[in-house]
Amino acid sequence: MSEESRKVIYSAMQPSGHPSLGNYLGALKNWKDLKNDFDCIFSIANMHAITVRQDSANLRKKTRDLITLFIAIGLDPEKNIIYYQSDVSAHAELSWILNCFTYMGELNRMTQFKEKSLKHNENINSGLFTYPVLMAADILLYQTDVVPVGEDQRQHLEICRDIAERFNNIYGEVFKIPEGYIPKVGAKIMGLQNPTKKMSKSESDNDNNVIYLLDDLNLIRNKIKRSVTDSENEIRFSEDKPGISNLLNIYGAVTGKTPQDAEREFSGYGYGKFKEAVAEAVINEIKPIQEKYKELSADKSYIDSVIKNGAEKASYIANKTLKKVKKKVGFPIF
Ligand code: AQP
Repeated sequence: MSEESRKVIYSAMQPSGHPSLGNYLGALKNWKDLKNDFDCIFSIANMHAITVRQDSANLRKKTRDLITLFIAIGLDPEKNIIYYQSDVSAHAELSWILNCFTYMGELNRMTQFKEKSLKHNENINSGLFTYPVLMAADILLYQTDVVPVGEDQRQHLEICRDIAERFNNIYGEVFKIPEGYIPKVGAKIMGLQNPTKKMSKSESDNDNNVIYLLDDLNLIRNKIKRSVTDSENEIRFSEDKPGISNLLNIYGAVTGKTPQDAEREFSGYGYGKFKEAVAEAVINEIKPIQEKYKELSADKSYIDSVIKNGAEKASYIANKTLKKVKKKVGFPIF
C-alpha cells in the first residue's frame, strides 16, 4: 500500500486501572495486528479517566505505565503515533465546539453513562455525561478512517459518526466519517467470576473476576482455575453456559481460532484440563509482554522521548483539523 493511500487508525485507552485481558483481546492485540498496514495513532486517554475520581500521583503513574505497555505489546513509536491525550490541547478545544453540536437526548441514551452513574453515584459529573463528545473529538481530530474498539464502545462510535455528519451537513466536508472495527473474537471478554458482565479494568470489588496483563503468571493460572463454570461437565459454546463460553472465547482470541474451533478441540475434556489449557495459552501470550514491559520500564529516558515526540506529532495533525473547524464556526483565525 502506498504511503498516501494508507488509512488512518485511531484508538485510545484510559489509564483508569491496570489493563485487563479484556482490554488486550478487545483492543490492544488488534492494534498490534493493524500497526503495519495503517497510519496508526494511539492515545492514553487520561482526560477521559478523570470523569471518575482518581488519585493524582496514581493517575500519573498509571498513565506512564500504560504508554510503556503499549510499546511492550509491540506498538512502534517510530511508525505509530503514541501520545498522552492531555498533551494535545486541541482535544479539549474541539470537544467544547462539538458539545454545541450534540443533543442532551443523544447523550441520555448512552448505556455507559447509565452504568457508570450507578457505579459512581456520589460523582455523576457532566464530564461523565459528555464523555462521548470528547471521544468524538479524539477520533475526528485525526481524520480517522477506522476505529478498532471492543463491543462496549459501539454506541460511542455511532454518536461520533452522527456528530461528524451533523457538522459536515452544516459546514461542508470537514470531518472524515470513521468506521468501527470490532473484532469477531474477543470483542467482549466477560468477568471470570461473573461471566454475564464484561471484564473491566477499574473493577475493585473482586480481583478474581479480572485478569490483569501484569498479574503474576501463577496468579493468572489460579484465577482461571477458580473461574465460575456450571454444574455440567461439557465444553460447549452456548448462551446458557456463559462461563465456559467466555473461556472458549478467551482461548480463541489468544490462539487466533474461533470459539467453535476451540469447542471441537476440547471435546471430551473435563473442566479441569480445559482450564489448564486456557491458562497455558493465556500465559504464553502474556509472558513475553511482561518481560518486555520490565525491560522498558527501566529505560526512563527512552519512555520520556516517546512521550515528547508523540505529543509533537499528534499536536501537528490535530491542530490542522482544529484550525479548519474554528474557521468554519466563525472564530477569528490568524
Ligand atoms: N471486557 C472487554 N472485552 C473486550 N474489549 C474490551 N475493552 C474494554 N473492556 C473490554 C476495550 O478496551 C478498550 C479501552 O477501553 P477504555 O480504557 O477506553 O475503557 P472501557 O471501554 O470502559 O474499558 P474498561 O476496561 O471497562 O475501563 P473502565 O473500567 O475504566 O471503564 C476499548 O476499545 C474497549 O472496547
